[in-house]
Formats: sequence, C-alpha cells, structure tokens
Amino acid sequence: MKEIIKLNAKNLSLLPKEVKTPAYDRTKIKAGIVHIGIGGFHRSHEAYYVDKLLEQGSADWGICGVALLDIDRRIFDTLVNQDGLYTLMITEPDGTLNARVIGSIIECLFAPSDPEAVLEKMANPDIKIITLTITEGGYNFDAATGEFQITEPAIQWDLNNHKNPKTVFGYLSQALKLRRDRGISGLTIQSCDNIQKNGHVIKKMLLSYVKEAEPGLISWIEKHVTFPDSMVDRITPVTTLSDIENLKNVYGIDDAWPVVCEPFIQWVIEDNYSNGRPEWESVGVQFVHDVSPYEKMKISLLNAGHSLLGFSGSLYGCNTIDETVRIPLFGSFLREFMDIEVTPVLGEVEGINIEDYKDSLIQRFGNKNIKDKLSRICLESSAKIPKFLLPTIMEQLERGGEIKRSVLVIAAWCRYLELADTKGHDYEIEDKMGVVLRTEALASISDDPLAFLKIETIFNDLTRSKRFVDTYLLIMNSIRKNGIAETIRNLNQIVD
Ligand code: CS2
Repeated sequence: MKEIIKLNAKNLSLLPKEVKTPAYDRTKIKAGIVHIGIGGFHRSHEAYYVDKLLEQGSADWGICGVALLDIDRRIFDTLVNQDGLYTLMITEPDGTLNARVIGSIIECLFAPSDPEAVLEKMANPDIKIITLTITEGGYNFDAATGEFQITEPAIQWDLNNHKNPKTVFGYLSQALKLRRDRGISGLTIQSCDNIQKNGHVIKKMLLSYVKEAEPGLISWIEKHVTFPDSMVDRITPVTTLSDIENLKNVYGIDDAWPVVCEPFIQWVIEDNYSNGRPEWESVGVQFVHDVSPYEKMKISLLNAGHSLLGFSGSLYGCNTIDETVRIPLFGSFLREFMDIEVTPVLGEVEGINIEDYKDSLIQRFGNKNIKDKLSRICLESSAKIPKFLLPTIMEQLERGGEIKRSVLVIAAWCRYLELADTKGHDYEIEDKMGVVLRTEALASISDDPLAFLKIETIFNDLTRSKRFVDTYLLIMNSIRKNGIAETIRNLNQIVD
C-alpha cells in the first residue's frame, strides 16, 4: 500500500519527487503582502504567482493570509495545521495532473479572534501591498447607484467599533490610520475580484467609508495609497472530497484542502504601486497602462458566459460547466451570445485576438477534468449579474444591438429561483439577497410579471426600457411553458 504523508513543513522532503515543492527556504521569507480572503481562487492565482517569484529569490514578498469572516475559520485552521502549505492540483484537459505544493503563504491570521494582530500586521512597515479577494459582493455598493451602502449593519458596527472591526473597510481604514500616525509609508491596495475598474471601485468605497469613520485621513490616503486596477483569471472549482482522495491515491499526499485549477492563468495589472512591488512580470504577469479593455473582455465573456451556462444548464438538469458546454445546443448558444451581443461592445484589446480568445474560453469551459459545478457559478448572482451581464445589456440597448440571449440569462435566473428546492430540482439559493430574490421570482408568476425585474438594487431602472421588458416577458413565458432547451432552439421565432 502507498505510504500516505501528511502535508506540513516537516514532511516536505518526504513527498514524491514528481510533486514540485518550494525550492526556497520558507523560514527566510518575509511577508511583504497581506492578503484578505484565502479561498480557492487566491490560492490558485496570486499565491501561485508569488510562489514562482519566491523561487527566483525575491525573499521579501511572502504572503500573510487573513481570514476575515467567521466562516473562514475552517480554511484558517487547515492552513495553520499544514504550516500554510497546500497542494495546487493543476489539471490538464487530457486529465494529466500536475501537483505543486505552494509555499508562499508564510503566515495566517484569523481576524475574528485577533483583530489587533491583523491591524498591526497591515500597519507593519514591511507590508507594501494589501491584496483582496473578497468576492464581487464584498465591495458593498448599490448596483443601481454605484454608491457605498453605509447603512449595512456590519458597516455600522465598524463605525462604532474601530478597534474590533468586521469588514474590510474597518480594517483598512484603521490600519492606514496607524500607518499615518506612526509616520510609516503608505502602501498599495489591490483588488483581485471580477469587477470592472476594481481598483477605482475599492478606492471609492474605502473613501466613502473613511469619510464617515476618519474624515481626517482622506488626504493622507489620496497622497500615499494607490489602488491599481487588475484583471484576474484562472478557473478554480470548489474542492471536493474526491479531489482530496485523488491526491492521496495518486501522490500519497494527505492534504485537507488542496486546490484544483485549470492550467490557464492570467493577471493583467495597471502599474500603479505606491510603495514598490515584486517583479511579477518575471513570472508572467502583464503590466499595462489601462486595464479596462482586458477586464471588460474577461468579465463580459468569461464570467457572463459562466452565468449563462450556470442557469440554463441547471434548468436542463446538468451539474457542471463542462457537461453543459459540450451539449451542442448550449455550446452554440454561448458562442452566439459572445459573438452577437458581447463582441460588439468590446473595443480593441491590445495583443488579443478576440476570436481566438472566445475559442479558447469555450475550450477551457469544456475541460472535463475541471468539474466546475453550476452551483458555484450560480451562487451570489445578485452580486455577479450586475457586474458581469447588465452592462452588456445596457450598452446593447443604447446601440440598438441584440439583447435576447443576455435577457434569456436573466429569465433563466428567475426560473431557477422559482424552481429551487422544489421537487426534481435540487439546486439551492446561496445568495446574500436570497430571500428577496426568491420572493420576487415567485411573485412574478402570480402577482406582477415584472416583480423580479423591479428589484432595483440589481436592475436599477431597466424596466423603463420597453424593449428589454417585452423581450424578457416573451422569453420568460416560453421558458415556463416549453422549458429552456425549446426556448433556446426557438429564440429567433420567440423574439424577432
Ligand atoms: C465564475 C468565476 O464565480 C463565477 O461565477 O465566473 O469564479 C470564474 O471562474 C473566474 O473569474 C475565472 O477567472
């Protein structure tokens, strides 16, 4: 029987030779980055790039990972038990598995039990960058107005409990205040979430918070802190028990929380750092003057494409992205959505051939060894859809372009909410706005057909567009009556 080795620093040298392990002395690495949100995506993306960087000898750029929320306790405990180590299971389309133990997370902190340690760490002069993966919903802005939601209970808590905050805004503002009061240099705050102009957004949200919490700090932030925009990409499904078993069976590694991901990886960043940065370009990161075209392309093709497959695939009874995209009806529908509705709103993207990019997305989605569950894609859609899809609909409405495929995604989302948890439909609603979503989706069957679209914090005033509303009603009606497949098949007849 294969010997099973528990993953930790002491056992690294015992792992099989085929598994790449950190080639650097982790005890000599200093943390230069604090990262908030040590979920799967951070561990497949930034932590991987930093691991490669440390391999090249940049010893000042290790990561201190912060688990911010109570629900992050499990990942925190797991990483602490494994000395910050975990296995990245990079899975090729042909099934080849490349396992790499990542060593770049050299410290971990759990904010709910020691907020002071987190504030002190962020204020430490060695820390030059704070990066964030706090999800699209974590930025706390009203999708309709784009304004910071100051009345949110957690934000109100932070305003009254400066030393014991709960949100990223409370932490950042107090840490920046400590830096200013102690005469320490500013730093860079870098969002790694899928939001267009993510740097601008975090800056605007943070300053709105600071205006209430510490108004005197605003000018210092303006002068000493930068917020680069960035586009991030690597498909990272939720780790399953069978991934954990697979790692044991193939390599004999006992890792309580490995991360599975595709081989593709991309990070395009605006070169705007206030206090130095690693030489990320030496490990494949691309620095550009304006990230917007890259972000827009990625979010409106990849992320919105995911949502399209997520809802329509779920209604059809599929479980994963690869399974859905490989059904010709859905694969071609996705491609039409990309070609007819998204491509016209994208400008030139330097160095990228959009046709090739779309081809590669469809191939990446089809990687049958990345079992990316539709449930992951559909969760928290109230935060995703306004960023991934609504901008495309709005631009197409303005330019008189087609919208029916994008609108079908909204109707499929509403139908998904109507059916969730009913007999024969085992999908769940995992969304901060879940109760409102479900209530309004159900109300749209009986009371007011537009009830769902009238959720203003998501759809703003889109119901004022007659073309949008008419298209939606026709498609919704057909999905309810004939199902998703028939509706896609006959879409050109349903809406001219
Ligand atoms: C997905 C993303 O959450 C989602 O809906 O579209 O997590 C996607 O897999 C990543 O952004 C890929 O880079």
